[in-house]
Amino acid sequence: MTSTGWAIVGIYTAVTLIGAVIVLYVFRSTRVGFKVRVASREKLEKREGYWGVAVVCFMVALLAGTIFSVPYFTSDAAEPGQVVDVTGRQYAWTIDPPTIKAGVETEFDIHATDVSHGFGLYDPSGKLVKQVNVLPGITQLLIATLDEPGTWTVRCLEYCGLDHHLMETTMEVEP
Ligand SMILES: [Cu+2]
Repeated sequence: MTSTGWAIVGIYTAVTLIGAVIVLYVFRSTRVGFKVRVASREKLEKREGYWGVAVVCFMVALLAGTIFSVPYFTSDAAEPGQVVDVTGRQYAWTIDPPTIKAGVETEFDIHATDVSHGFGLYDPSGKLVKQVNVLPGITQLLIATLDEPGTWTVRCLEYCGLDHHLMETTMEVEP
């Protein structure tokens, strides 16, 4: 299992345990003879302050840990290794050039000439890996690096007319 997988298992386990403790506490509070410990007002106010600091620290740590992985600062996105021009129309895609290199950052400039279309990119095993909507009159940018050589499929993912289901083509990704 990946480290992300283990992290998810850990978080689920922790949340489940916390939930179990809460359920047990609530259950015991319904029994006769259960005593509630009441802290003094000063103590509660002090605790409230600690919780405030803890929450702020948690938020700052979360921000610091994730801010650098957002995709907007990557300098290489500005200069893709190859550019592919894609045009969608009822009911076909034109991809120019139809063959691209694997493992090279690729900028797809996608246009629609008539109505809205959905650009769906499927890897050689048939798994949908990228999807963007394409509106007439604008260029929709998609930056992607296709690592797997083979025949990739492009399908329209937005209903665009009677023959929408035929709107499909392939492109070659070579090593
Ligand atoms: Cu369509």
